[in-house]
Amino acid sequence: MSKALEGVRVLDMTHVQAGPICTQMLAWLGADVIKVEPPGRGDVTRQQLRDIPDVDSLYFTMLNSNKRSLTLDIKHERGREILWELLRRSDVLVENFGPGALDRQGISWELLQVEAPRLIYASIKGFGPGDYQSAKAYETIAQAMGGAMSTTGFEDGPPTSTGAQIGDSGSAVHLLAAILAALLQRQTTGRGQRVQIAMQHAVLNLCRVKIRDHQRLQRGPLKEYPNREFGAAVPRSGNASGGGQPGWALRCSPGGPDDFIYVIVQPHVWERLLRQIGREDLLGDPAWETPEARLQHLDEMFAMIEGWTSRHTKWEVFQQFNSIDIPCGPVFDTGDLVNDRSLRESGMIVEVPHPERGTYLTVGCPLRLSDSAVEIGRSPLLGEHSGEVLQEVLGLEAAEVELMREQGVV
Ligand code: CAO
Repeated sequence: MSKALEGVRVLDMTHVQAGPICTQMLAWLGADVIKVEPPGRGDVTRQQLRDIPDVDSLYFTMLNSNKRSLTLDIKHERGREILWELLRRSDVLVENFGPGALDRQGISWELLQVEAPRLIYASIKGFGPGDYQSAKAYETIAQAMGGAMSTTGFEDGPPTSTGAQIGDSGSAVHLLAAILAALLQRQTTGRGQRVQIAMQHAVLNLCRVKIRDHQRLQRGPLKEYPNREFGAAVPRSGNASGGGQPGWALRCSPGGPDDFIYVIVQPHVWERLLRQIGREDLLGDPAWETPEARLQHLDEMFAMIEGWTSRHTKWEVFQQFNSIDIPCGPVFDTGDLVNDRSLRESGMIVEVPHPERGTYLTVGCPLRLSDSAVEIGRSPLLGEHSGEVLQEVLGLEAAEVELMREQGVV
């Protein structure tokens, strides 16, 4: 079967998490992704959080599958010449270095437009143009400055970061969309273009509903929130959905830290919900009958439902509520996730063989294309494809590559 991005060559100058996640998706979609790494050390994540001595970390292997690795010292004159040759022969350059890092090596958008006019130059930075543009950023900084942190957690606790990597992986998904759009536009214009994502912007885009609520708050308290008091900004609202349908995480048996199920009370499931939890006595009671009436005492309503859920496991509640069409979701801990049969069968949790670490678990590709099957491969060893790439893409002789290796360029 062919692949959606077959024939697209990506020069992957990404590191840490935000960039590599994007280029990993490009590789899954069939692009030839060549990861350019500093000789000797590579992407810093190869060595971070190692669980086996001298073996690429899971941090690296889980973000860099299906790529080729080329080591190249871009601070060496010959290394930079090689890089320019590769840029002229590539469709996309992706990078997420600190602001100005590539410009300091003479690789600027102005020059790229002249030297490689069909190239799409894609970057992730912490911030867009303006007051913060020269600052570096990591995941949690983006969460703090994009609105996620101040709105996550409980009212009486501090701002809280979320385990979902919305700053890094969230930016990566935005960048992927922008790169694909630029590739499509190039078909008509014949030109590449500059594609930029700021992590702060990506997080803000994902926090859109909180800006909705900020404006609603100017007209009065947010009734869908569990909070009793409101200030000038949207507060942390615990596990409340805060949306059109109320929801909360409810305790289940046997009471472990993740024995919870998230339950949403849609207006039309109210009657069957009451029957399921044995509270038929409330049927027709005006204090509970309508969504507006229930809004007055959501905490009481969820405590009542919890009275029933806490006598069953989260899996039993899931099964029973689902059988009567009540939207709910058990809280999966990481053990539940890696052992889940349907996630395994659908390829979302996969085992990949690796020459140095043995088999490792990784998360599969959520993008499903009927005409472009994704096979999750392993991550490359540092410089594993240096000779292959330089000979195949630039036509260099093996002896020349060897000389550059001796000089530390490759
Ligand atoms: N050969 C030689 N040097 C190389 C190289 C290569 N193949 N590839 C990169 N380098 C050099 C760069 O030229 C740069 O050197 P200088 O600083 O001397 O110009 C350096 O490696 C990388 O610089 P950096 O600023 O990117 O690295 P850092 O560790 O100080 O900062 C980070 C890391 C993530 C804070 C910063 O890259 C950043 O803000 N990136 C943009 C936002 C982002 O993507 N953050 C996501 C991080 S994941 O949580």
